[in-house]
Amino acid sequence: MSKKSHQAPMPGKEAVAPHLKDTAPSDVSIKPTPKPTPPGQEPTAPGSLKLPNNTTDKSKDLDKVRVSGDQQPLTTNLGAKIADNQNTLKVGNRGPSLLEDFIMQDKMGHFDRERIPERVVHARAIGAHGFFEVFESLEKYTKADFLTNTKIKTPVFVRISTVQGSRGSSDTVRDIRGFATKFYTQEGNYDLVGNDTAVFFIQDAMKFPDFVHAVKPEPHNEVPQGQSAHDTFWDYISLQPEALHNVMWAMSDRGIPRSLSTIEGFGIHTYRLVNAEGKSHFVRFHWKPKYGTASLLWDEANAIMGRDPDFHRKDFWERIEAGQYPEFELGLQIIPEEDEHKFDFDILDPTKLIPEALVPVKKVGRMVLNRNPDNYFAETEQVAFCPANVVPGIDFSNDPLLQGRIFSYRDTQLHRLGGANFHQIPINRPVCPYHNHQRDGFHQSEVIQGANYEPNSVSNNWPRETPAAAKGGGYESYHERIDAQKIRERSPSFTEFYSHPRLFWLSQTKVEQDHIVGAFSFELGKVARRYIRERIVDLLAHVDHELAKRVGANLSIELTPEQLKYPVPKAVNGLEKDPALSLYANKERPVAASKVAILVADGVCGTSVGKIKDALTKAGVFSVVLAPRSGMVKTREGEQLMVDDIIGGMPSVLVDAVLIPTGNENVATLAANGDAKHYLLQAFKHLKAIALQEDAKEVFDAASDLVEDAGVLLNDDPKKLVASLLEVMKQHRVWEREANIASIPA
Ligand code: HDE
Repeated sequence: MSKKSHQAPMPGKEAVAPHLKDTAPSDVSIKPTPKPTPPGQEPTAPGSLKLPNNTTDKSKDLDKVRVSGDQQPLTTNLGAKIADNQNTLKVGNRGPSLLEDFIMQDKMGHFDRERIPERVVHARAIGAHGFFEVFESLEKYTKADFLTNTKIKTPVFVRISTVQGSRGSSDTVRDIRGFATKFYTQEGNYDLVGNDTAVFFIQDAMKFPDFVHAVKPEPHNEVPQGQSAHDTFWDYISLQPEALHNVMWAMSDRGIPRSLSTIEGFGIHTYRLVNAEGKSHFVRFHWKPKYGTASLLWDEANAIMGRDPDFHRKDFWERIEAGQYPEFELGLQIIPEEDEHKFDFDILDPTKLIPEALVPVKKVGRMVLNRNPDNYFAETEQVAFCPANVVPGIDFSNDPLLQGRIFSYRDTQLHRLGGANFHQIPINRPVCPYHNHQRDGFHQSEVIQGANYEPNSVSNNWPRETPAAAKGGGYESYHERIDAQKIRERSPSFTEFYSHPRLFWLSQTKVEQDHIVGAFSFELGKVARRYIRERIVDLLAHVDHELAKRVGANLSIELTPEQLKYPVPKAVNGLEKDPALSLYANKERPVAASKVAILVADGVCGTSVGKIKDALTKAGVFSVVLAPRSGMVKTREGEQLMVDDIIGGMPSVLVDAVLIPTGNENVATLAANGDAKHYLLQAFKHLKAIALQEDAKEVFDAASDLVEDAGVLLNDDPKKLVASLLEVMKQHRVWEREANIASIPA
C-alpha cells in the first residue's frame, strides 16, 4: 500500500482540542410543546412535561426524583465540575493515559455497568402512567379501598410486553402480549399481572422453565428471535396437550395485534375477592379496550418487522401524546363459592377459560393511560411486578400456576434489580407510607430511624401490627379450610384438553379461522423435524377434524383413518360457540386513533386536503401527508403544504387506510409513481379502505390488477368522502375482499 493511502486527514486545531464551544449551543430552543402533538408532526418529548393536568399521587412522588440538567454545569457523579469532557488525561497529547484520571474512571466505570439482566421473558415492552377509577362500590364482593371508593382515582403504571423476544426484538411478532398493571393504592401496591389471552400454556408452575426454554431461541444458535416458529417450541407443544388451548389463541389474530391499545387483557387465574364480612367470591379479571379489538394481517406484521420494528411502541406513545389515551374497562367474572364445581372444567385450571356466555363480564371501572414515561430505564425497565403484591380484599386461589408465580416474581426481581431494596426504586415505591424492621442491604437509600426489631420498647414498639378489620386493617389471608394429603399430583379435574380449544376454534369468524389455519401452517412449515409436524396435526385432529385436515393439507400430511375417528370433544357446559372469543364477530370498533395516509404531490388541491384533514381530526383519526419528496409540496392554489414523510418512508402497512385527493398534476404524478401504485396495491391486499377524490381514481386504475369493491370509495366532495371512509373503517378491514386478493402482487 502506498504511503499516501495511509495518511490520516489532518484535523484542524479546533478538532484536536474540542471544548465547550464545539458542543451544542447553550440556547437550545427546541422544547416540548405543552399541547397534544399529532403523530409525526413534532419531535416526541417526554410526555409528562406536556400535560400538567395528568398528575397523580405517583407522578408527584416521581417529581421528587426527576432530575434535569437544564442550565446546569456538567459534573462527575460526586459533583465536581468537568472542564473537558472530550479528552482523557494523558502524559503529553499523544499519551499514554493516566490512572489518575478520576473523571474518566467515573464516566467509564458507570457506563460499564449500564446494563442489568433483561427479563427472562417479557423483555420488550411499552410502559405508561395513568389512573383507575371504579364505577360503583364493589363492597358486596371486596373490602379493597380502590374497588369500593368511587371518589378516588388510583394511580397506575402499565407495562405491555411481548414474551419471547429480547429487548431489541420487533414489536409485531406473533406472540402473547403481557399486560401488567401496578395500582398504587392507599393500602399498598396491587399488581394485576396478566396477558392478552384468557388462558396459559401450562397448568403447574413446575413446568414453566421447560416451557420457556422450549419457546426461547434454540440453545445451539440462538435462533429464532421473537418467534415460536421453530422445532423446540412445537416439540414441547406436541408433547403437552394442555398447551394447545393457549396455542390456538397465539395462532389466532390475537397473536398479532394492530395496537397495544386494541388488545384485551386477562388476569387468567381465578383469584378471590373478600368482603368486609370475610365472605369470598372467586373472580377472573378482564381488561376490555375502549378502542375495540383489532389485529394485523400476518403479511402485514411481517412487513412491519422490517419497516418499523418499533411500530407498537410508537403507536402507543403517539396516542398518548395526541390525547387519544389508551383506555381499558376492568371487567370481573364473579363466581360465588357455591358455584365452584358448576362447570365441566376446574376453575383452578389456568388452561381453561370461563366462557363469557356462561358468566358475563361485569364492567366495574376504567383505566386511562394518559402519560408517557420520562425515562424508559428508570420506569419501564425497572418496574417490578409481582402477583404476590395484593391488598386486603384480594386473595389467591389454589391454582398451582398462580401459587408458583407468587414465589418466582420477587425472586427474579432480587436477581434482576440487584438486591433486597428494589421496592425503594421510585417506580416501585408505594404512594402510601410503608414501615417495618427490614434493614440495610445493597443500595439502601433511606435513612431509617428507630428500632429495627419488634416487639421493642425503645421506640414504643413502633411500627406496630394492625389487626385485620373491615376497613383499613392489616392483611388477613382468607380462612380456607383444606383437608387433604401432601402429594405431588395433578388433579384429575385438569385432564381434559380438547373441548376448550374446540370452543375457541368454533367461535371464530370464517376469516379468523382461515388465519388460524394459515398460522399453524406457516409455523409448522418452519419446523424441520417432520414427526413434530405430524404430532401437532394429530393433536389438532382431537380438537376438530376440519382444522386438522386443512393444516395437514398445507403440510402434505393426510389424516389417518384412526385420526378421522377421534371423538368430537364435548361442548363446554353445552356451549358450542361464544362470540366473545372472536375479535370480529358482531363487533364494530371506534375509528379514533386510527391512521389515514393522504398521498399528495405538487398540484394537489390544497382546499380539499384541508377539509379532509379537518374531517379526520374531528373524528379523532390521525392523518399523515405523504409525498414523493420530504418537506413541502406546492398546492394547486400555489400554497405550500407540509409533508409528514415520503411515500416509501411510511408504507401502507403502517396505516389503516389511504386517501388520494384531487388535483390534475397531483394525480398524474402519483399515477406514474411506483411507490404510490405499490401503496394502493399493498393497502388493497391488506384489506384496507381506499378513498379517492374525483380524478384520483386514475391512480387506482394505474395500479393494475385492482378491482373496485365496497372498500374502494369514490366521491368528489371531500367531507362525504371522509364520512364514507370512516364508515368502512369501523369494520377495521374490508373482510369480504379477502377471497379476491390471492393474485394481487404486493
Ligand atoms: Fe410470568 N414471569 N410467569 N406469567 N409474566 C415474568 O417476571 C413466571 C405467567 C407475566 O411487565 C418474570 O419480572 C412463572 C402467567 C407478565 O414486568 C418471571 C410462571 C402470566 C410478565 C415470570 C409465569 C404471566 C411476566 C420475568 C408460571 C399471565 C411481565 C421477569 C408459574 C397471567 C411483567 C419478571 C412485566 C414476567 C415468571 C406464568 C404474565 C420470571 C414462574 C400465567 C405480564 O418472574
